[in-house]
Amino acid sequence: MRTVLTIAGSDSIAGAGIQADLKTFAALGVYGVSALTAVTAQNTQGVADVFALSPQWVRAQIDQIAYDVEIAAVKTGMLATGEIVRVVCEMVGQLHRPNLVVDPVMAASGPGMRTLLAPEAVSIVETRLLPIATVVTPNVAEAATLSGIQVDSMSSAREAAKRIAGTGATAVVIKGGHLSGPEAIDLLFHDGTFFELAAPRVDLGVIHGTGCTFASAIAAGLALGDDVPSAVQRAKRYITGAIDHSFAIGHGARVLNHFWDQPSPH
Ligand code: PXL
Repeated sequence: MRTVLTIAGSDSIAGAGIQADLKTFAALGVYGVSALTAVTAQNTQGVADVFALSPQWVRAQIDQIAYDVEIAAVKTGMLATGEIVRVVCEMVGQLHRPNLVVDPVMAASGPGMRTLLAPEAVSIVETRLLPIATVVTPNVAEAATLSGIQVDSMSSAREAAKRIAGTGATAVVIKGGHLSGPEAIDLLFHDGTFFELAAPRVDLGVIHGTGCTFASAIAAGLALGDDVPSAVQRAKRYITGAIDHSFAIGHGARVLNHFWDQPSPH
């Protein structure tokens, strides 16, 4: 059994964050372990409050896990503070370059747009975390922040992907869910080559947890031995199914069905 580590925040409604990551790992046949960075109080209507753990607590969790088990891949999500980003870079650096998928989570959409990464931490992500990343998975807003250019078309997404790869990351996937057009096209830049992964755009309103789930599925694929393009394709298939089978549990965003391709217990 391959082990995949997620370093991310807790989502009380369990649609995104650590909870989405662990469900994705379970669905894709790897063993998920977790180091919590923050607790969020939220429901399907938005994030009400955020509490970041101290960097010492993040270090202690990763230390205990890494001392005991071999980690085949790491996924990072909400890192909350610059101090936590520093600890994560140091600890992941000591793991002898495992497959590292960085979901550069910066803010939660929805009412209030809560910040999930302190603005001063962005430059530490750029200079210390992205250079050791195998895959970085920004949405268009995050890609704009990381590249310094406005991303509103496929050609600007290509330019942004090249610039983000300039940090040293092996591959960049810009998620096209927030661009317009009849299809949701994700752009992968790997080894100097662009790949476009398209799926029909679904008209289901806001769906919570897609970014976390997609990045975790890439990490699971890499842990299972996929190369980067195969891991991204596997993740695109998985997230498309989870979106198609999403459901409403509350009054706001829908949540994904992480176990869409498994027999229903009902
Ligand atoms: O989707 C980004 C995200 C990541 N991690 C946590 C979150 C969210 C969005 O709400 O709550 C913990």
